[in-house]
Amino acid sequence: MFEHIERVPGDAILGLIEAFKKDTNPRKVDLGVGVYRDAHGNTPVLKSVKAAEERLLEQEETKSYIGSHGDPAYGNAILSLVLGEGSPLLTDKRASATQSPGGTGALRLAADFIRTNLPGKAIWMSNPTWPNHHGIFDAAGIERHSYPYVSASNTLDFDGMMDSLGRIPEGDIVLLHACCHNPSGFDLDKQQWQQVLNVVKQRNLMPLIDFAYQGFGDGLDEDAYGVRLLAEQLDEVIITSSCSKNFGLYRERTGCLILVAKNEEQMNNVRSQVAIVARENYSNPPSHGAAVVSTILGDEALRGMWLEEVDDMRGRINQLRSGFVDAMAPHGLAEKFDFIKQQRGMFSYTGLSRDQVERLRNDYSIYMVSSGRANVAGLSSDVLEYVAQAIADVSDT
Ligand code: PLP
Ligand code: TYF
Repeated sequence: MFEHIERVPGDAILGLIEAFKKDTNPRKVDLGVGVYRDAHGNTPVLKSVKAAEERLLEQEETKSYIGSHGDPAYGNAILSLVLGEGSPLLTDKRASATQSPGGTGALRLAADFIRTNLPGKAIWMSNPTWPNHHGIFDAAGIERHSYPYVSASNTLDFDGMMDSLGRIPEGDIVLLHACCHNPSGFDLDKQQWQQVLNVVKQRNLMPLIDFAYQGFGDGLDEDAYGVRLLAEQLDEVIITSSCSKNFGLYRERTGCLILVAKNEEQMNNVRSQVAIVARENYSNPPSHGAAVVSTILGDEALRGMWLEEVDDMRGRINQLRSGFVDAMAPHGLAEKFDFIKQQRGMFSYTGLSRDQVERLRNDYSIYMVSSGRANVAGLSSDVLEYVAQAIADVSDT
């Protein structure tokens, strides 16, 4: 019965990991997959995570099922982290949290929830967006459209975005990146978030905000600006949060689906529907990563340690952004690449073409996604000059 099944290409981003591993050039540089790297190119377990794991090893008493919504201590900790300590939404009991297998799991829960409970609604996502957004919503059977986000000259196309959002059918879902837009690195400022809020209200749209990089842009609270604005000013919002990056818990699959409803009763109604969706997908979420997160956030010392580690990761990324532009200066290209300093998070749309990306890979063993997306965290002071020289070589000017 398997004879007719064709082989399909694997994930283009994850495929870069294999290609990079195989490359024997000692000067190779990995700017591909979006994992944070330290100055030595490693993605170590955070110290706060190690400390929490030691505690858990001592204190954990059961491996019994955790329940479809996961651990309430984790849910509450994430609600405060995302919506803000003392948020009116928490006092009013309008927000529900469901522990999920990563941000991806939260997105799939959201997609299935939309499919069953908001039938016929289509989803609108930025062009470009994280390719898995396409797959997840297609798999759930939701009609998918896009709105412009990046212009041909590699800038944020806010006018194009607003024009498109203004024409979305009433009641449809609009997917927004909370911060550190993947793949472009172009984020909305406060005024732009306000305009998005206005159009969402006007068109009665349902925002689904993907929050995968909290803390990697300007700070934990700063990065939540748009999320909190929309959640506080609207009756209903869907948020997917991930602890993969800011806690370095990638493989532990730790995320959360947050639903904000008009009042406590409606929140409990939608919450009961999310439990069904979770049960039908995987029954109960994995526990370990979430236990680590709630241990850290619930302990003053561990929380302090973690806050410093998040600051360090963000600081290093932003330093590398400036360092990269400085390294382009001797090639007369600092001005051309100055936008890299304005972009936020791990990723930058460099503006390099598919051809240029290919030459960087073939001739210099510098790996990035064919769209020209570079993971800035893959740079280090040791390789800046090499990368700058290579980019100058493949650039037309
Ligand atoms: N959303 C975006 C935009 C991402 O880049 C990622 C990245 O990995 C995710 C969601 C999901 O992350 P994870 O499932 O690893 O928590
Ligand atoms: O965009 C990235 O690089 C990260 C990691 O199927 C990732 O979000 C990439 C592809 C994928 C899962 C995670």
